[in-house]
Order: sequence, then structure tokens, then C-alpha cells
Amino acid sequence: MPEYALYCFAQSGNAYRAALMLNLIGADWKPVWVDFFGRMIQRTPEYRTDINEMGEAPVLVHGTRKLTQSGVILTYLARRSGKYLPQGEDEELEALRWIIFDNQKVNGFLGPYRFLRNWVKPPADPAIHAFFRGRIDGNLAIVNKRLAGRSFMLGEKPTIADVSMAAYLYYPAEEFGFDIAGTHSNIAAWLNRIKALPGWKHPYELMPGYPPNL
Ligand SMILES: N[C@@H](CCC(=O)N[C@@H](CS)C(=O)NCC(=O)O)C(=O)O
Repeated sequence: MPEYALYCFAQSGNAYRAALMLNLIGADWKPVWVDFFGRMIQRTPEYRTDINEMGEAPVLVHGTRKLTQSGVILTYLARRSGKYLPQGEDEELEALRWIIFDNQKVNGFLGPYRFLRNWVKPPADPAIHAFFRGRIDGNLAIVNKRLAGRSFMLGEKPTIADVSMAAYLYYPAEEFGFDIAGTHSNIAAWLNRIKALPGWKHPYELMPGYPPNL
């Protein structure tokens, strides 16, 4: 039996952070598919009682431990493997700073924006799209500036701050309706550096449930 199990589904950028990390550290793991669109099991009382009281994917199962929140999962896996681990207190805090900024402001807006564009019926009001797009453009510019003259978010070595921030950005440009890499050259070069790391795989290859069962 694989050492780790990850509750996930192909379209989830939040889950992809954890799946990508498991692959990058060479962990022995298996995905457990969350039927997010069809049965919407994440909203059932059983899921909230047995799997995750927050009603979300990803969930990492390791022995008797069940961990949720991709930032927590990334921290746990980095500490256990010693890989992609920020070194020392200053780097740890710096990584946490970017992981929170990512969760709340970068992919925290990009994820719902992509979800509204592709999977919500009836379509959302254009004013909502415009609000998200404005926030996304502003926050991607901050990340692009951060990567000027740096290979990775914290410096010259990749850490969990990169795994967190990059994950959503590998989904197809058509799903976002604009080409992030095409318009942000530092982000584009950084995404290529992460893609070249051993173990990197596209989210639709790494996690089950593509195409979605709408
Ligand atoms: N901050 C969380 C976000 C997790 C999250 O929002 N996951 C989505 C799937 S991408 C979810 O399960 N949403 C529950 C729902 O919409 O019912 C993390 O990084 O793990």
C-alpha cells in the first residue's frame, strides 16, 4: 500500500500543489478521487465528518494523520523529506508569507475566476469577472516583479513557496481566458524552471477526473 493517499481531483489547483510536491519529492502515493462536480461529495455530511470538516480538497492521509490546507501539507512534506524546505527561521517565515499571499490573493482569486469562467451555470455577472480580473492582474504583477533577478520565490533554490505559487499557473490558458506566461516574462521563465525539476507532471496527468463529469 502506498505511503501517502491524497484526496484530489484533476481540476483543483489547490490539490495540485500537494500532488506536485508528492511527485517532486519522489513519494510513494496514490490519488483518491473527489467527485467534486458530479456527486459533490465534499459538500456531504459524511465527507465533513470523516474526511475534512472544512469541506475541501486536498486532504493528505499519512498513517493515522489527516492533513488539510495545501500550505500545511507542503510544510509537512518538506519537513519529512528535507526537500524544498526553507532553511532557517527567516526563510521559513518568508515562505509562509508568500504561501499566504498566494492562497489569498494570487491563486485565491485566480481559482474562483477560472471556476466561474468554466464550470458555473448560469454564467456569473460580467462585473464579477471584471472585479476578479483586476485583482488578478495586480497580484500577478507583484509576483512577476518578485521574480525579476531571482530564479525562485526565495532566491536561487526552489522551495514550497514556489510549489504553492506555481501550481495553478500550469492549467491551460484557455481556461483563464488570458495567457499569463505570455504577458509575464519572469513568471514564464520561472514556470519553465519548475517544469524542468525531476518529477514534474501536468495536473491533468497527475490527478484523476479529467475531463470533468459535469
Ligand atoms: N486554502 C485551501 C483551499 C482549498 C479549496 O478551496 N479547495 C476547493 C477545491 S479547488 C474545494 O474543495 N472547495 C469546496 C467547495 O467548493 O465545495 C488549500 O490551499 O488547500
